[in-house]
Amino acid sequence: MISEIGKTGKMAAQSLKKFIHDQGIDLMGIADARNLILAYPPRPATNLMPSAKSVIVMAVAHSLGSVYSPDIMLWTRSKMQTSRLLDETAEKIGRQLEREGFLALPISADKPVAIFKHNPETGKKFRQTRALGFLSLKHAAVSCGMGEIGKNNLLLTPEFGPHQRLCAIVTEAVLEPDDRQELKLCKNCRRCVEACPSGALKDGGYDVDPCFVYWSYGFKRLPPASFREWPGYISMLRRHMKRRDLLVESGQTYITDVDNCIECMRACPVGERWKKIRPETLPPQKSGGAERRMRRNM
Ligand code: B12
Repeated sequence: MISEIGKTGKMAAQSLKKFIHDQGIDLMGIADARNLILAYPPRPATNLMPSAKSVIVMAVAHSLGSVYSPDIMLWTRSKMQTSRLLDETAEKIGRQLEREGFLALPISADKPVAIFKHNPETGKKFRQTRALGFLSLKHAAVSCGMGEIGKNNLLLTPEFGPHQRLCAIVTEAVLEPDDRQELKLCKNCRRCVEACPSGALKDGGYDVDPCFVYWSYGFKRLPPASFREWPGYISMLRRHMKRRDLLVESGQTYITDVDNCIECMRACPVGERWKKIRPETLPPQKSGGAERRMRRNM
């Protein structure tokens, strides 16, 4: 299967790519583990494996039908299947690499993530808990020329725009890395900024806290930072509680990992492969907790 790995990095990379495509993976690339683009806070692959030489990045396209479906729960279920295919393939590749004598560490398309209640630099409590992947998959994908990060803060590829899920394998096998690319796919159309219900996406960049709160609970307000903000926050909670059942919702979330928002992804027009099948209009999508009709004041 990957038995070329004992030979030159180039031959090994070619046979590995063929194997990965045969598993149903849409895109893949290889980055030099010691030369990854790092995000903030930095998460070098060599912290996960000091002997790491390569990072193999894989992407599976989402079903566009689920992206445009009337209820985000349908997308969530489909997303889980893309994660499953990615994770299963990463396990297969990892095991094969280890059989051939190279340490390999699959980085899942899904959780777990490291959870930060306090800023590790200052020790101060964050207003909103933050989550961080063990490796930034978007930055690993940019490092091997698969795409670029758009205004929506997502990886855009020429083929699928933002509509793909990512996963990686860190390994000590030496594989020929792919070149980085200047793609200029994002044309700054601002559709993502206009579509973002939480105000996390702005012209100046991306604010993780409102995105996290909306994505997880469907709330448009952050936890109060001062006494003055409590009354508004409590009345927002009461409005949610009137029509939602958080216990039933969390039960469902454990089973299907329900998301509350993909608006920045849905609004993005990038992606050559979708041109023929992309619907012309963007019908509203009901999110897990917050019904569209009532969202404005949520
Ligand atoms: C944690 C996480 C989230 C969190 C936090 C997002 C974030 N940007 O940090 C939340 C829940 C909000 C989230 C939301 C979404 N996510 Co998400 N997420 C992840 C995950 C697991 C890790 C992200 C990460 O570590 N990024 C690295 C950081 C450094 O990159 P960054 O985004 O540029 O930087 C932010 C942080 O550094 C943070 N920050 C700033 N200071 C500090 C300090 C500390 C201490 C911490 C912890 C963080 C922090 O703010 C920065 C922006 O200002 C990845 C999978 C992975 N392992 O990479 C998926 C991933 C990025 N998510 C993905 C998706 C699709 C989404 C959503 C569309 C939701 C959804 N329904 O799926 C939205 C999109 C939000 C957006 N426009 O960016 C996909 C993106 C695919 C693509 N095409 O690019 C990924 C790659 C998952 C995957 N397997 O494919 N996500």
